[in-house]
Amino acid sequence: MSLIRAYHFDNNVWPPGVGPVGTNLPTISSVQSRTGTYSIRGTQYDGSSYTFNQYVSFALPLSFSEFFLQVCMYLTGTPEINNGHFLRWKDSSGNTLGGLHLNPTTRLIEVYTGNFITKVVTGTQVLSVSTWHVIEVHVIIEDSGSISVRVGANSDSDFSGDTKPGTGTSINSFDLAAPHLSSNVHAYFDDIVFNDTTTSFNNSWPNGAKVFYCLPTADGTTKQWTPTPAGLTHWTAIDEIPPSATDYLRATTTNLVDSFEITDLPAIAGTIKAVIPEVYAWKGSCDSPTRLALGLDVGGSVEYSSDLNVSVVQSLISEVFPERPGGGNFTASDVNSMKLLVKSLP
Ligand SMILES: [Ca+2]
Ligand SMILES: [Ca+2]
Repeated sequence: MSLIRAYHFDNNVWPPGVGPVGTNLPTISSVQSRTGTYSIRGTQYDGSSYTFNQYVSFALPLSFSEFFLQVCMYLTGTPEINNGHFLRWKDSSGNTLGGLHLNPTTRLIEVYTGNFITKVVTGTQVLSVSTWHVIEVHVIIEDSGSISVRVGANSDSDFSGDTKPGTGTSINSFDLAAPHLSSNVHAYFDDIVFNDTTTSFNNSWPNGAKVFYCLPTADGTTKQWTPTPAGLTHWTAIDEIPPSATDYLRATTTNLVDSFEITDLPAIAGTIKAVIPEVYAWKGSCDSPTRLALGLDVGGSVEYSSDLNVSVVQSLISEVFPERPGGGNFTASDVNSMKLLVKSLP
């Protein structure tokens, strides 16, 4: 896989495994965004006793002993209170193995191991307010491990040593919170990317990657699914923000394909790290068809995902394509000419 997760928040719902925890909950907000329309708006205030009292939890599909995590953060004001924990990574027992803290006086990132027990290194770059900062961390969890932090793709700190404070040797979740802010000050988070090191694709720093959300804009040439309400133009059944099952497309048998044109990328789009088709889907019964495949058609070259299970509950289904159909890196023009395919499977 390598690219494990890329979060955009631009369909204005919490993705699977992601959600707010605590009182005065963080929300998905359109007040600020680094990419697209939406980001997470974190509020954490009420004094020095509040540390990770309200946060967003991200569950990962597997456990990882080495990872690269990009978090883009925007502060609306100067931090006030000495409780600046904003990122922590946790093992499967919920123990915090390490985290990042924003010092309220210096506004430098301090790196901790354990549940903010041991400060192991302090960064060098001052985080200004009212701007998006790309914060990346590379963690190897071992007795002789390492934690490296970059800000704006520049090295901020490097620690080598014990990054395994207890028995946990891997993480399967991380949390984000607004660092030590007053009630009038917020932090926003967007373009969150988690890479591991298992393949040759996307196995290193996300490097400021932006996560663009491209909606369907027109029907393609193949329209074998059935819209509800009857007669509806197919793409208009699946283009809502947030997703709505008021209108939908239904496959009545297997191997039915619908194809869709999608939004073009912004002109600034550079290297394309991956394309991640995603749909919200459910099955009405356990009778066939009960699975689907998501496909990409680039100039007639077609590739489908693995066969993906569909739940009886409406759920997000997606798969990462690190390369264009037929192989090689995607270009922006590939994406702009691409059609998204959805195929029903037994
Ligand atoms: Ca966004
Ligand atoms: Ca719909």
